[in-house]
Amino acid sequence: MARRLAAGNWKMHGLRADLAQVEALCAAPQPEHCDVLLCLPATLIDRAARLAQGRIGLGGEDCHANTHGAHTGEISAAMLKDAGASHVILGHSERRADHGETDALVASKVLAAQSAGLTAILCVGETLAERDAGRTLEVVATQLAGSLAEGADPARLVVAYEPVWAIGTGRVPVEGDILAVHAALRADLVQRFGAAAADIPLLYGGSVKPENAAQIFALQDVDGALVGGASLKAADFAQIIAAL
Ligand code: G2H
Repeated sequence: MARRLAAGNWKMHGLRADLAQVEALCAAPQPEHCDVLLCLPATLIDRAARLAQGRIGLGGEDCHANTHGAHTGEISAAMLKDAGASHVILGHSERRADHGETDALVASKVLAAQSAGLTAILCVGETLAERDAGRTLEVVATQLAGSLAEGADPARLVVAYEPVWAIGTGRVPVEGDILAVHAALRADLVQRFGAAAADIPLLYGGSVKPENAAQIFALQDVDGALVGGASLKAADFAQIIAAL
């Protein structure tokens, strides 16, 4: 059974002063029932890691598919690891939309991250138009398959289901829809990785808040959450962690 995981995603938020939120999260008694992770802008990871001293995990929000080279402005998986990250978010819908990231590129990034010793948090999710067309299961299955190349390591993999239309909107799918997608993802992962798939955490992401977290976490095959806005304040994120 997958270990439960509460992962925050600060996106493009956070200056050094905001590390007070990391300190506050680390100062609280750490839960035994789940792992806690904050995926931060790369500029904050090293400082956050020094503050956290292993009390919570830290992650990046993207990495390059190559190990090094002439890629101005990019950050490699090894750089994230060196700064203190254990995880990296890959294939987030904001990267797919803003930077045209394809499944093939995301698959290369997953391999790069895992080779550097990071756990990849692979994001999949349908747009509103795809959902309205009844294509949700087909879309996430295609993204999952296309984003996991030959050689992808199930031991360094987390999958996050994030419906694009639920991100930052306050809208959340009905419970049956989350259940159906997570069950389908688990089945696809079992087909791909066999018994090892049981240990891959499946996260739900998209407008998770202290008010709805317990309801979402009660669903089968929901092993945790990828939390955006509500992870920016330690007090809010701590409530979500407690509900897990
Ligand atoms: C979805 C989520 C974090 P939010 O992107 O990955 O953001 O919780 O703000 O909807």
